[in-house]
Amino acid sequence: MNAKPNLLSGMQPSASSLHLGNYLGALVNWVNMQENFNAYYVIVDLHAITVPQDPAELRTNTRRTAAQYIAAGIDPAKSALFVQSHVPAHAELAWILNCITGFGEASRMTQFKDKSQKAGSDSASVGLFTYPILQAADILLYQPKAVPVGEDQRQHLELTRDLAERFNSRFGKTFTIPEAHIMKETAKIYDLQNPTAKMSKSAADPKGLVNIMDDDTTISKKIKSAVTDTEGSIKLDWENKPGVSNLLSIHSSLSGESIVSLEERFEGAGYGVLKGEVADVVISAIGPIRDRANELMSDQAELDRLLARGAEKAKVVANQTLAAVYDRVGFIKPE
Ligand code: ATP
Ligand code: LTN
Repeated sequence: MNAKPNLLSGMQPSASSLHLGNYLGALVNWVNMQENFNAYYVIVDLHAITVPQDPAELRTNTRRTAAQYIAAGIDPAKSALFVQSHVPAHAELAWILNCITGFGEASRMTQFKDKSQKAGSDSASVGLFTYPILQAADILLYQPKAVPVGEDQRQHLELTRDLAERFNSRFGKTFTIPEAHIMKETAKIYDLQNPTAKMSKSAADPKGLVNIMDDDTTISKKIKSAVTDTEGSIKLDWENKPGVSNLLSIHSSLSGESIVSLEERFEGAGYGVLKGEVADVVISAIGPIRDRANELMSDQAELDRLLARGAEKAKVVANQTLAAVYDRVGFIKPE
């Protein structure tokens, strides 16, 4: 009945707010893609606990993440938005995939190397080591054609494809081989205080990132104190004027006005004028999303119902794939 191809992507509930980079670099694409795909969007709480999490914070951040996605346009009637731990098939398939992954193969994942180095090898968990294998399970359960992710996830997607091909050749065709849909660089947003580094929730200075959940005054203050340069001209020049270029790029991504048109309009104007207008543009784009997310957070029962419905939709497909996998590896069915 539904001829649209499947799509899956995931995000960790690891912060209390998404930032402008997550919004422009990922979420906007997810919202657009739900028109042409049967989309599954999963909030990966099992992945979040690969590093220590405070239980109360994890609970709040899981709901806040869901609320922001819905507020930004993920429509629970069109797409399945759900929490990973609500669909046990994720952990179950991950176990099977663990058993066909080589130790050396898993050891080559650069994200693990980076994160375990930061944590120190004694405090890095085995869960962090097998993180990419759980991610492969997230993906393969839904037989997606496309997986929209950032460049940093390319290696995990390659591993996912290798595992799918290995399983298919050992046990018979079970999984669709997914394509990585690497989201384009143009929407890369930089830190306002340190405009050569990408905007990131792990940034040293919170003033450098605009959060979706920030109030208007905070947004305005952060943009008005953005680092620029002393030259005084408003034009796109990433090498010599990263701060000004970042502001132009944020404006253009949100307002739809071309960079050329912005450069013309701001010719001869001071940075204060540019910052004022960028603040207005950001507030009018982000403000309604924040307000809607807060509204959703104030009715937790309704939010939990939406997530439960998402999980029910997800389980239909996930359980079907898992049943085929269990059968192929030789598990007998319970009576
Ligand atoms: P961390 O600070 O922990 O590295 P992050 O803020 O970079 O986290 P992720 O959770 O790694 O965010 O990424 C979620 C999605 O947002 C990914 O698809 C990623 O490519 C995208 N994204 C993150 N930061 C930016 C940015 N500054 N510009 C554009 N896209 C971004
Ligand atoms: N590792 C991803 C989050 C993630 C994911 C997924 C993305 C977990 N499971 C499945 C795509 C598909 C990240 O850190 N952005």
